[in-house]
Amino acid sequence: MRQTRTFIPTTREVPANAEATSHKLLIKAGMVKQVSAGVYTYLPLANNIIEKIKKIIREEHEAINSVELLMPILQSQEYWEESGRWYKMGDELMRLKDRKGAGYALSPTAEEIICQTVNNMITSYKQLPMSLYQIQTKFRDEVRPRLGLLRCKEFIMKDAYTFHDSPESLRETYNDFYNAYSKIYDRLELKYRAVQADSGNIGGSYTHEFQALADVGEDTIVYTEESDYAANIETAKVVEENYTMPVYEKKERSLLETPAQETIDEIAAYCGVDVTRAMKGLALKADGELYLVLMRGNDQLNEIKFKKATNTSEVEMATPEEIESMGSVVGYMGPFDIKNCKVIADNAVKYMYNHSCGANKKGFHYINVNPGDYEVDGYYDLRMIEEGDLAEDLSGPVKFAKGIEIGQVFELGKGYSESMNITYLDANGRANHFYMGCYGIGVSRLLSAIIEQHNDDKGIIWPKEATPYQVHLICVDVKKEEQVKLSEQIYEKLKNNKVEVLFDDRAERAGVKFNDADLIGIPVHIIVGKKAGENTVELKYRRTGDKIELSPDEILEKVQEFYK
Ligand code: 9G3
Repeated sequence: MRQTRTFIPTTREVPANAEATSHKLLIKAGMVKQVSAGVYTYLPLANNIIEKIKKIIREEHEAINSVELLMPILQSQEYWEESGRWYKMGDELMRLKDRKGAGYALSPTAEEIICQTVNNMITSYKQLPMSLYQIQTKFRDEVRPRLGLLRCKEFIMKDAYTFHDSPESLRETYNDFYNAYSKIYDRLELKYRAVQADSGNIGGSYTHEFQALADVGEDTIVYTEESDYAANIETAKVVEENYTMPVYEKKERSLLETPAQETIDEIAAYCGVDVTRAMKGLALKADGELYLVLMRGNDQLNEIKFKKATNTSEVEMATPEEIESMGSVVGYMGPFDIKNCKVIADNAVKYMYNHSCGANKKGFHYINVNPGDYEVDGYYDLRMIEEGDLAEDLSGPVKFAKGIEIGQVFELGKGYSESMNITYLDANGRANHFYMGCYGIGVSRLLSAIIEQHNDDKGIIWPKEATPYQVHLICVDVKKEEQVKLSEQIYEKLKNNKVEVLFDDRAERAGVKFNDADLIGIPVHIIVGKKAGENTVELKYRRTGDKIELSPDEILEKVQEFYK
């Protein structure tokens, strides 16, 4: 492709709101144009890269017998009502009406529509397992679109759905997808981790997220150096092996006036204990019921764990009036003489001794409280994990890293097939609901994730299989006849040998051309300059900056060697 004929509007002007490196580079390199908030045009270079990514995805799906189809973006309200998600999803779901007033969603995902698609079409168990995928535009009405392609309202997602007659078949296919995703990300030269995750609102049980490691990432990954354990911070378990009970001398519980102490640190200091021995009590209302949650003063409640422990879904802070109805008062909550609520405690609380806690009375705490002095309805893992905590697999202390979610695999089970009532006939001719799995890759988001990991101060450096072109051929001075002639010859030869070439044939200054080439980030540059008359050109590797002089005859071999 001739640069004079294509459309690569490189620029130095980056909008002030472009925080992420990848966002800045996508704009600078003329790859995307924001058309409205969170909505982008993929300009020719980005479109090329997306096609490369799609090619890898297609090859790896073919290898696991997953078949491509294309479902509509316009999804009838009827099916979203059947699954129960039309009312559940809230404002993130883009909704519209046709002229007759019929409701639609703009596809944020396609569980409902794949079910409608296969309904009465996969009739026999003999057709199972069935694995279908699409690469399609998706819509989610993000409150605050940001970070370029990382969080936008319209994006490209590969979504796959599989159908099974047994949980074993589902698990086998799940593992195929897990491995296929690993291959796809390996081919894209991404540093990533497959982490245990929460199935969120889709009711699945077994799921992993694929997280590309990057500081701009919005997710926190918990991992250890000692094993391949990795989890999302939202679900990372805190094991009881973290705690030990020392030999201690039990002291007599007593009431202590604490009139001016407000923060947990102030209270701990005043009560003469370390903050790990200052109990805090949180009053929550979950699904209409009140809870007192007991924790160590330094720990943070993990809401997802709380919901799991209490089997609830809507959680909010209790109001001062509700706290009063529990026989307590804001800032002084504790386990003694509490009423009208359930009392649950984090596992760490079992190991607190001679500790302080609120006395349910304004201006008072108890000190020297010990296990057995009060009752709780249950102990659970309720707190957020912290760096240095022992990992769930006991292999070592956990570390935190930031990640960009680039994929997720789910075992859905029968949730959707039951709510949408889609069945197949088993060997006995009986109708059964399918076991289902679903699997997603954020295709447009991958562009940003790759750039986050593959850049330097000059610009982007594309991985071999994601580069928009394999060679950037630069004619340094298009006013010099011998340079033009030689460049044209090289261009033709490379093209004839199926090498993808971007040919900078523009009448720009050499500096502009070199800077643009470094910015765009094609891995191999061929520079036709002053030595063209001597039949000598330069080959530059973008990543290392290494340059070699060579004769035009040697180019093809060098390029093929690099890409083999
Ligand atoms: C919605 C809206 C946002 C959503 C969903 C539905 C996330 C929703 C989860 C998934 C699950 C899998 C198939 C590919 C792999 C991931 N955000 N999810 O279901 F209506 Cl507005 O999308 N789907």
